[in-house]
Amino acid sequence: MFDAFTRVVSQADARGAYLDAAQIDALAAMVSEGTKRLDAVNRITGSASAIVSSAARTLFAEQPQLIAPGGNAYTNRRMAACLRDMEIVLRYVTYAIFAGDASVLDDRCLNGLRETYVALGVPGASVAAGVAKMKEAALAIANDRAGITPGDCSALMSEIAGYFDRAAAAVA
Ligand code: PEB
Repeated sequence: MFDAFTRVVSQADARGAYLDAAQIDALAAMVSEGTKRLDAVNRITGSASAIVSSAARTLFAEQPQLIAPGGNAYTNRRMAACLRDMEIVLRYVTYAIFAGDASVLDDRCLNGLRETYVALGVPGASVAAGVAKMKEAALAIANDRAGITPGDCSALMSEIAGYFDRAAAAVA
């Protein structure tokens, strides 16, 4: 499991090289912009249950076969498992945002997840659709201009979008 700093150290060590100026500049920029990152993590974490429930509601409205008898979210047990899975993915995405690196998401959540869903008979494309809806909800909350010092968060928002896209692609 890497964060943005240990990733750069590991890459430099693999080459037997000192950190170069570009790497140091990139990490210095990450530090100086760090409050944006922490605010985004804080906002998404604080609204996690709203993000999961709104994404699930939209998913089931668009794919009602999931909650019809025989569907993969039919019965309270499967519905609970589905909401829990969405919450797990969202939690690992918040870790990746915090760390500035996807490896925690990859190693501890996405690795083998597609195979797990195949084995369970859970439709991966539907999970991916649910993750995409969490992305929209999370970005709307993280990028809300109300009550903050206005600034350019576009790079951070596309980084955040990338973690959700990565999770969706891993199961689609
Ligand atoms: C992954 N999900 C399920 C299981 C596992 C995971 C291991 C089987 C064990 C169980 O039921 O608890 N667990 C989960 C995860 C990690 C982990 C992400 C990461 C670390 O440890 N059903 C739907 C939707 C979708 C869904 C498309 C979006 O209709 C999910 C939610 N996951 C779903 C369902 C089950 C499940 C299990 C329905 C139960 C399947 C079943 O038992 O029939």
